[in-house]
Amino acid sequence: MIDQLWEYLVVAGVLLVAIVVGLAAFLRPGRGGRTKDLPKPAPKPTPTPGPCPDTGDDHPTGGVDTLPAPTEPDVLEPDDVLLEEPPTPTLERPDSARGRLQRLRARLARSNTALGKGLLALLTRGGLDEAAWEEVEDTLLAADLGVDATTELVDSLRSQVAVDGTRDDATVRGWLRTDLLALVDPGMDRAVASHRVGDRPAIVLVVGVNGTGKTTTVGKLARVLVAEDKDVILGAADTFRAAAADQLETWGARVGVPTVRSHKDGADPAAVAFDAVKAGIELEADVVLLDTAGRLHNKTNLMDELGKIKRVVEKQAPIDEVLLVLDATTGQNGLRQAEVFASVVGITGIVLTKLDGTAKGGIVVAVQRKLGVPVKLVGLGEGPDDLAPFDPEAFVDAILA
Ligand SMILES: Nc1nc2c(ncn2[C@@H]2O[C@H](COP(=O)(O)OP(=O)(O)O)[C@@H](O)[C@H]2O)c(=O)[nH]1
Ligand SMILES: [Mg+2]
Repeated sequence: MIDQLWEYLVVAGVLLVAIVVGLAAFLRPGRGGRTKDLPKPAPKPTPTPGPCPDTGDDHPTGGVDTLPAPTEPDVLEPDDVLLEEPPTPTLERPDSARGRLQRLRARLARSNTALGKGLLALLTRGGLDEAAWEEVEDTLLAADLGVDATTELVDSLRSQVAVDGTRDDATVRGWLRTDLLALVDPGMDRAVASHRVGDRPAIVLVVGVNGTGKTTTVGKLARVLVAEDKDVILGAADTFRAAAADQLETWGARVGVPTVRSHKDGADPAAVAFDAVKAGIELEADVVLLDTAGRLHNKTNLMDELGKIKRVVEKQAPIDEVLLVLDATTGQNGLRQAEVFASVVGITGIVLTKLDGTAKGGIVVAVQRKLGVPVKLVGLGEGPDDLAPFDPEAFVDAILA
């Protein structure tokens, strides 16, 4: 009896131990798997290790964050720096400017054909009622053509529709082409001053609000001029940040154009502009391109800074060209900024940048009318050769493509 009882007890005990061990073994892999991961995520991304064990959500994030993140940048950074250093010795051969707008037409067309297509669709629809004409107007206004030009264009189209009942695509396209071209005004002189004047270089001052693309434009323009075998000097009169001068210098170095700059943050921009013009005269350059800062909070500030640059530069040579850089995507807001600049310095030409990213090509017409000066260059991308002389016919054809 007693023996049997002992046997039962031993068996029960063994079973109990087996169950406990089994349960423990069953539970551990789950928790153990997580806890093994925990020490890794814990040091970096989770400053509070407390809540981790019970929230499954923490693990994927912690794991992903911790795995390659800390090591990868360490490996990549020095490489990035090394990669950036060598490109200077080999000079790039920039694209010639001739026919660039034709070549970049697809960029312009991509964003602006909606305008052309919309107009053509409306005008060839037949039975043009008041509502349809309103739609034509809205389409033009949405493209930033401006109220005056829109009214003119609609009036002209209405009278042509009234006189000649045709609605066929080719005829309407022809009317639109003629009218749009007239609005863009092919008669304006769009040449950028880039020839020596007597015994001195041409002086070009580039102005505009921060971020519109001034430095990029100066860099691209330098390339256009180098492609025309011009000797160019750049002046980094944006002295607010050393990085701005670095940016310009990099553009110049790629095509072998020297940059006059200061290495001191906040140096006098007029002094840098003066030195650049002086270098241009001494080195018998064809053109001096002066990049300026855009952090101009108000009109007085603007007058002080640009006025001083102008005065100081003109002690040596008159400024032949003042290019206002305008971001085409900023619409009416950009136009107001343009007016302020025009009231402070005499603008002689407009550079319309970022036309690749907007369907608001009508701004070309609006800004020319507002300021009475021609759009001379257009920016159609961030690439080094994505700046083109503005060609009214190619522009209108791209819209109606
Ligand atoms: N898509 C596009 N981007 C442009 C164009 N022109 C300039 N940018 C970009 O606009 C940004 C500001 O340019 P930046 O020259 O530094 O402006 P800044 O402050 O007036 O000197 C940069 O990222 C340029 O690459 C253009 O024509 N098209
Ligand atoms: Mg700049």
